[in-house]
Amino acid sequence: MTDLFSSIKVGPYTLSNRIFMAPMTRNRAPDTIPNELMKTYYTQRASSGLIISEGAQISPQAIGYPGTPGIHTEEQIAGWKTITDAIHEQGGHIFCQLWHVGRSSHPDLQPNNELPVAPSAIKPAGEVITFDGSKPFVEPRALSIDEIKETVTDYAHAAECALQAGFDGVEIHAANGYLIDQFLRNGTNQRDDNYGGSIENRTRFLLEVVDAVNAVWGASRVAVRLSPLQPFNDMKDSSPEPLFTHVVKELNQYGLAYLHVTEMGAEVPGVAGPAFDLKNLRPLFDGVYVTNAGYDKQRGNVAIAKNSCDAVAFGVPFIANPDLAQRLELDADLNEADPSSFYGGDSAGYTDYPSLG
Ligand code: 8OZ
Repeated sequence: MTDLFSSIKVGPYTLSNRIFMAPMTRNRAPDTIPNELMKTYYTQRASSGLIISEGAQISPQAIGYPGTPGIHTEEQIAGWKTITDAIHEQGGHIFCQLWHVGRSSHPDLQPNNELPVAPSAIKPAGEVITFDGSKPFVEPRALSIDEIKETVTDYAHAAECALQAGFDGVEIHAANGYLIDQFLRNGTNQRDDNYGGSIENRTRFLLEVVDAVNAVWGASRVAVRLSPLQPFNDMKDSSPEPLFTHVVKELNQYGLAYLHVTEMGAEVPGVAGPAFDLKNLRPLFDGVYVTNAGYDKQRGNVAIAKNSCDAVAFGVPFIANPDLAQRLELDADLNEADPSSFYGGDSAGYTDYPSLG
């Protein structure tokens, strides 16, 4: 019987279980350079089948929060290398999540205090966290076609940096209202050129990024994360089911390492657009399909048994339980996560959650 504790082949790797660590922003890199504290945090979690790193910005422009690490400079590569080496010494595997926040930023965070960029100049509702606390979002600047091409090149550069940093692969962050998702969904993309309008056009930027990253890594070590019903970052689409049906069918043609679809937002039907059953996407993808959000051992095992997914990415449970895979296997009690230390701070609520004896 296949369950969360069964090994799984992902690209060229055989992973020891199907309990993946979801990508989680933790804001512990004040200078954008991965450090000793982050190394401890990730190494403590090396027994997960696969660690997906927190989003790492692909360029100075790609940043949207204080304290998030980058994957575009020599110093950042060196910092990540100490982490990937430590994970590999423990027999673990780690993918780097490639991240550009697009409009979900603020001039305070941007090089030369420039405006954040987006497919269209549409201001998100809500506030953004800057170095001086929360401020209202601003209206972003729409990217020109030349700048879109340059951004694809930035993804390729970051993919090259991730390779040098010793990661096992990369996950392209196309979810949660960041730049690629802003191109996909028509609440944020009102372009009238080849990158907007039809579903095919809105998918173009994602596929160009996938092509550029595949050219560095080979498709079998490249993954994509989607969030079709996620309203976070003021996201919506008038017709998400046909959009994401097309996206998944296109992605299916590459032979990617895996497709990661988070169900975040599905619990508030209709907010990000007409609700649909995300399980409809699963049969459209022939490769490894990873699901996420709100799963526990029982739901994860049922989902794998029913072939609704091949693996589950656990988020919050991994914050509080570095040895989550062992705890789930033993039916041990789980530590409770403290949300007040999720974002920023020091080792408290980051590396001090205990493992079993
Ligand atoms: C929460 C806070 C900051 C960033 C995402 C990268 O949702 C994030 C994120 C989540 O993908």
